[in-house]
Amino acid sequence: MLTKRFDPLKGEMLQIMDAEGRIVAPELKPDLSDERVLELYKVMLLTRAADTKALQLQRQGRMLTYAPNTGQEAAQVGSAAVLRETDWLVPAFRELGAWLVKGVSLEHIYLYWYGNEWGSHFPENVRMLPISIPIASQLNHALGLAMASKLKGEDDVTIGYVGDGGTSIGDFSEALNFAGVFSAPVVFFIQNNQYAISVKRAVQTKASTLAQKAVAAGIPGIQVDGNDLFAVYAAVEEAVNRARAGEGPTLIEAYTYRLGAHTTSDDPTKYREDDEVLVWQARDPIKRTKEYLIAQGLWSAEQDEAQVAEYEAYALEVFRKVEETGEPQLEDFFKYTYRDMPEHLKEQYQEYVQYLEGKVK
Ligand SMILES: Cc1ncc(C[n+]2csc(CCOP(=O)(O)OP(=O)(O)O)c2C)c(N)n1
Repeated sequence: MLTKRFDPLKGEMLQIMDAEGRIVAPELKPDLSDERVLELYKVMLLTRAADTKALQLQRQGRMLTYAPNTGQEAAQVGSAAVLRETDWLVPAFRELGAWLVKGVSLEHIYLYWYGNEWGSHFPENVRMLPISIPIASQLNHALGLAMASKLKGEDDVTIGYVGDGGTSIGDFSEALNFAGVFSAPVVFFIQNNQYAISVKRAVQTKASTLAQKAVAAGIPGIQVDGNDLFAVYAAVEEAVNRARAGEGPTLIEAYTYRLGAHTTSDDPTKYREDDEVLVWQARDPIKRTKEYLIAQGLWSAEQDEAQVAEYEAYALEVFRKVEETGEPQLEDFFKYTYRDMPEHLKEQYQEYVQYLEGKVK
């Protein structure tokens, strides 16, 4: 069992593929066909292309605030790849690769970041909750879904995502504790990208790993190299199997790095050194998966270049369609949540309209 072999209290981290794409622990490599690995790699490429395009569009004033994913693609794609269609994915807001794997269209994702509420309206068969901006609140929603599956006697599993900063919030501890007590079929997945806006991981908590927070809740916890597609997949696969077998929750810390800004509204050069970024660029999950695939004879640099160009063009094409939907309507923000807008929201809406018209301050 991986959670027994890699003890976060001893600083042990699961890695299967190193930064050069070499397999360093072949006995732990998950049983994935070459086609599947290539398919997952392509989702990682699409994630990056969609990210790159979104940033450009935001800088052109065509997209609202955007939270980039660059550097975190293996953690996102590798984790969601384990889920089956009936499992639930409960996001925070920085898991673009995971959403794509779960079957959310890029059009929905861009619609959301364009400010259109319909971007959160997924097809019935796509079991993902809307993006959650209140940090860590979503973990209790994930727990609720997991408990519902359990009470209904179904063996679906829920994965809930959170960032390193989110682990300092009460909801995180509450969700872990409750999940442990009731043996909920849930996987808590931390993307430790080393920063919560400008707050470094080292000052976020005195604990030396985030995975060790599982110990106090009495549940299994493991730290994995979050830029290693195979390590992420293997750890999540074990956790999902455990949950599906009725053996309860797991906490996974994916050790990764946000190569870009927190959102398009901040400037990371104000709080971190370029040297640090360079170190992590060398550990880029896309670079290492590509090197692995090329070494296996499954991919080439030329194919890679062509695929990136195709995805960037595709992302732009999708965005153009989104732009055609026009400016999001203010009323939508108020009317989207309830079938019939309740009185208090009607009042707030009227007040806001008057504010925009300059009638109230
Ligand atoms: C409850 C709450 N407090 C504060 C914020 C403002 N806020 C937005 S993102 C963020 C940092 C989150 O950091 P982390 O959990 O590490 O995730 P990351 O953004 O790095 O993916 C904060 C404090 C918020 N959205 N919700």
